[in-house]
Amino acid sequence: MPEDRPTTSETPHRSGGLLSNPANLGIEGGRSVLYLPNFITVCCSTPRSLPLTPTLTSGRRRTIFNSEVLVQIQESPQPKWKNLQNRRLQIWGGEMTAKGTLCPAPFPNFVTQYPDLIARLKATEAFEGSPHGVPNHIIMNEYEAGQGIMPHEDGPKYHPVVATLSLGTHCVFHYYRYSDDASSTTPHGAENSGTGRSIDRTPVLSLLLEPRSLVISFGDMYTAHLHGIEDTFEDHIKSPVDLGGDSDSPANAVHIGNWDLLQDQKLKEMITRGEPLLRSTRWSLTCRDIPKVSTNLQRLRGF
Ligand SMILES: O=C(O)CCC(=O)C(=O)O
Repeated sequence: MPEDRPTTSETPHRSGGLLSNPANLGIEGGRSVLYLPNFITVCCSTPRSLPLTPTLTSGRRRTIFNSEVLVQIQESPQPKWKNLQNRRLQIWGGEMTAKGTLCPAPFPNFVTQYPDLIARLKATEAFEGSPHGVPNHIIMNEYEAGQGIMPHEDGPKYHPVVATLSLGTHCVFHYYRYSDDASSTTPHGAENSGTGRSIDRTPVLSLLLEPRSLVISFGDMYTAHLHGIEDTFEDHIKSPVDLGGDSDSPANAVHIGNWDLLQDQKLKEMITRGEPLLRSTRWSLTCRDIPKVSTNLQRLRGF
C-alpha cells in the first residue's frame, strides 16, 4: 500500500481569527482540513426580509426556509439553475472560462450582506495567501436525498483552498487518495478526476458536516486528494461510544474524524443509539478564489 501521510505543514495562515482557536483544529489525524460548526449562526437562520406568510411557516416549506440564504435560493428564478444529471447548481461571482479565467459578476447581496459570508470567510484567514484574499467564486449545489457528488479534485484553476458551507440537511463528506493498485476502483465512478488514475475506495478521512457548518480543505487534501459524497438516502455513522447490546453500529457504519467537534447533540445521540441519519435536501456553498480574472469585462461592467 502506498503511504498516505498527512502533511500538516501546508496550512493556510493561522495567526488569529477563527483558526487561532485550537478547538477548531481538532480533525482526527492532523489532516489539512478545518471544521467550523455553526459558521452561520441561528440569528442568520431566521428569514428576515420576507414576511412570515402561512406558506413560509407551514409544513415542509418551513423546514426548507430555515435560513436567510435558503429563502433567497428558493426564490431564485429557474434560469439561474444549471441542471446536472444528479443535482442542480447555481454559480455566483461569474463564470469561469475553459482556460480558467473568471468573467466576474457581483455576488448576490445575501452572501455579502446578511449573512456577510464573504467577510466571515475572510476572518477565517484561510484565504490570506490567495491572490484576492477572499473567495471570488461560489458554486451552490442542491442535493436531494439520494443524490451526491462523485470523487473529484477541484483542480489547479483555483487557489488551492476551498471552503464549503452546508445548509439544509447533514452530509457525510469523504476524502479519497489515488492508488497505485490497479485493482482499486472508485466507489461510484470518477467525476472530473481528470487523470485516469485509480482511486482507493477506502476514504482517508470522512467528516459529518452539520447544517450551518463550514469545512475548509487545503494543502495536500486539496492538491493530492479527491473528495465526494455518496448518493444515499441515509448515513450510518460509527458511534465512538460503546453502549453494548442493541446500540452497536451496523457493519457499513462510517468512522468520522470530527466527532469531538460536532455541536448537534440530537445528531450525536442518534449516532450513539446506532440510528441512521436520514438525508433530506442539502445546499452547499463551495467558495474558492480564481486567481485569473478578466479585467476587460471588469472595465466594461464598471467595477
Ligand atoms: O457539496 C459539497 O459539499 C461539495 C461540492 C464540491 O465538491 C464541488 O462543488 O466541487
